[in-house]
Amino acid sequence: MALAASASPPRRPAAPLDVEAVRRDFPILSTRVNGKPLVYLDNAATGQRPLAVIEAVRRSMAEQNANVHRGVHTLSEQATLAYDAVREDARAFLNAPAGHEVIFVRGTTEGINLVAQSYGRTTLRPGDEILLTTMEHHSNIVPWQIVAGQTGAVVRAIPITDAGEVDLDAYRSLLGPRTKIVGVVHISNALGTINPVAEMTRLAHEAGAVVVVDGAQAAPHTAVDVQALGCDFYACSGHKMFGPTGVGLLWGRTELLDAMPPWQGGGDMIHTVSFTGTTFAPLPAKFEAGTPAIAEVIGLGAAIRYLRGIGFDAIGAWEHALLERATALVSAVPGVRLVGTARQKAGVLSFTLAGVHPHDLGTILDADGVAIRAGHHCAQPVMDRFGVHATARASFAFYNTFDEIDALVRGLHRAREVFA
Ligand code: C6P
Repeated sequence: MALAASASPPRRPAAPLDVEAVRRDFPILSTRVNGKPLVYLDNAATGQRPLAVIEAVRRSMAEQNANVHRGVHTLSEQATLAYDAVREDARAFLNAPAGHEVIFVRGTTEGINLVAQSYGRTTLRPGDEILLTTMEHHSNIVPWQIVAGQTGAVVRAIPITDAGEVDLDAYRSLLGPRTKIVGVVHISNALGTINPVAEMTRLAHEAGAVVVVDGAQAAPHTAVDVQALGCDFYACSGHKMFGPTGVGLLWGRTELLDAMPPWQGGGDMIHTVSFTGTTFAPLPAKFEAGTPAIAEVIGLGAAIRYLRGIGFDAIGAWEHALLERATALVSAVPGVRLVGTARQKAGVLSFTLAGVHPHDLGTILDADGVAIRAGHHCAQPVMDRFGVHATARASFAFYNTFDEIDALVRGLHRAREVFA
């Protein structure tokens, strides 16, 4: 997914996905906002839902609603079957060795907090180091700061270059016998950088550290293979994968998960309970206390099957074409500064426009029906690194079109005129 500098806007790839057909799967994409056709370029914040997901959630609620793992009645058995089947979809999606290694969580944030509080809190000692890249989302920083406060461990930042790539030499020199955990975002939500996770994991393992990968932005856009990455934990969010909110996946190695204590107690995660002591259920139930997000998990299963149906080769090729065109056209607008120009990038374009605050830009674009995000993107250390308070961010999905990028660019020119 390397970016090539090009003078004229790149053309469609030779074997594109049938974008118009795909768009018909997403009812919201044919709606209007402020009287204009919606141009949804805020996919890094959340993806839109295809009919397959909407229907799976509807069916779960309208036809199969019952609690899971508890009832002997027919509805409960149906709900349990539908819910449990998603575990295998998720296992295959991540290419995890075993289904019991996939824990259903609320999202990336909860997945990382689980690892910090269960693995980190019980293994970290005073003076141990947690290395995090400077481009981490707050959800892969703050849980570690909290556990560092609880254990006496120290959080250290791995520098990034002016292009927004991990400084691998600096990373190598930070790694050492004190390093116990390395946290790395697979694809940065603020910069679009695709990180060399496999290489970083290899180096971390040589130092004896475990690697926690934030896959929130990677899972919707690229085939994830936790075995090829070699990492120890991988977290992602259903809503960014075109599934429902309130559900996500945490994958971890069996030997680590088995040794970790539960982080929440309650129903469904126990083997036996008495006032003299409790024994816990095996994986994955040990980490899934209480009634889960049943319809949401079922909806996530539909999202995974939908993505598999399109295929990440087609998704990657199309999103790369979108990124190339957007990069060429947006960077040609006078006053634009791109923030994040890594050689390996996904479909995220962060930028500033001279004389126009990103929030004002977002408002002007919104009047044209164009949805982007403006702000620090929950990645304030990235903003500090690049000396900005905020950026405007357009983020693409496989259902976006070249015309939508042209609408974004027209909006940038209009904003320049308004603020001239
Ligand atoms: N980024 C964005 O607009 P949750 O909220 O748990 O689903 O995902 C958190 C998260 C973690 N890591 C990365 C790299 C992310 O991008 C996000 C969510 C959204 O960029 C909302 S801040």
